[in-house]
Amino acid sequence: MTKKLKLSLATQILIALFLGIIFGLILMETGQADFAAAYVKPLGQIFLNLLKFVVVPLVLTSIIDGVISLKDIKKVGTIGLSTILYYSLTTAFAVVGGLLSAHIFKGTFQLLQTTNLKFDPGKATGIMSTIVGLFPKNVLGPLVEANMLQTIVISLFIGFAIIISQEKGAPLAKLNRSIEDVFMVIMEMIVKISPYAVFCLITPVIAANGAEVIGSLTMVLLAAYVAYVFHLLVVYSFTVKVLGKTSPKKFFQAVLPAMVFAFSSASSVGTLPLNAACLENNLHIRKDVVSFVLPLGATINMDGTAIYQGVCAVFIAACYGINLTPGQLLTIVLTATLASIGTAGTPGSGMIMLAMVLQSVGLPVEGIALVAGIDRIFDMGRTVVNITGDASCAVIVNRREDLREAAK
Ligand code: DAS
Repeated sequence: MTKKLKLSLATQILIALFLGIIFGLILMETGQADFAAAYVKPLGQIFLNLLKFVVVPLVLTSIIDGVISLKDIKKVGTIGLSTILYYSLTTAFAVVGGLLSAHIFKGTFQLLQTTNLKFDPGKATGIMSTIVGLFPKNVLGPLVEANMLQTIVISLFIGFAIIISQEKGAPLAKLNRSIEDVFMVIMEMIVKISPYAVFCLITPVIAANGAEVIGSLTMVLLAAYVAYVFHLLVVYSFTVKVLGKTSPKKFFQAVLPAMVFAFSSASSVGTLPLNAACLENNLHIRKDVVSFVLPLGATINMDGTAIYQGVCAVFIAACYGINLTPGQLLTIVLTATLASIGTAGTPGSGMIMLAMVLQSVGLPVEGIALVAGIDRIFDMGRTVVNITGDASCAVIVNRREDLREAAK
């Protein structure tokens, strides 16, 4: 009996990308770009619609759940607060790094030959209106309009209210977790069809714009990896040395096995056990610190994903000939930092949240078509940054615990 060839999702996506580029070039050379736009692109639109369908309930429930998980922090006192502070600051810094890197490479991004641009300039707002616009006027409107920042604010209010209301909020917390689990399954279904989506999304782009856009894809990957490496080698070296009093060389040697596994698996959750073992065995980090900081980090700390979202937002805007305003850049920092709370530590989840970041500044979600084909290559690198950020936090929190015990 022939052995069923089971290709990994990554391999399927890369094959779909290759076939889509070849098919797109054939259609372009034979003057059939309109066929791609009329019959292939709509199939890719189905995938983008599904992304939009799943992103709001996923963000709403996962951020509520993320906030509820903070209630344990009150029990673990300073560990929790310093962990949350470190995660938030390094993620915000990561987005800024991604935005800066993308602006350096911006000149190399190929302008798309597209006229049917549905860009809503109304969303291009100033910083003050961005801040005021964070707060919802009613509970369903932001969810229906997919206003992501207001959806996040609603999640934060509900999450903290559940903690404060204690037993009264318990049924809602349980219901929220169940809804989140269901939408996580739906997200996994959507990620499973991504090879087909990649083919249908990249074909019309190549058919309309030619092979030049492949050059842009190489440059945007480079922009992301430059920002990944900078964040790893500069930011984490600084924090583990200054705050964790640990030699960066010793730190990276200790967590290297976990970094390699994260690169190949593109899954923070999948890397959790190995990351924990590296920290406990190679750096002798306390078990209670590791067992709190890492799972929380794999859920709400995604510096690599934040970098990717900053880079791709600038890339997609540039491809459509849009210059982002300071208010929009601030919105991207806010949204990508908060999006990391809602991003699952599984392959491809960062791309789903990219839809949210794009929507928050009125950029066309269709722009995801440009980067969907190479998402796995982005994902491998961003997951390495994600888990290394979690590990660096464990080193720093462990040092704080040492100091606290020494002070007793
Ligand atoms: N692959 C995800 C992770 O495991 C990150 C992402 O998709 O952005 O961290």
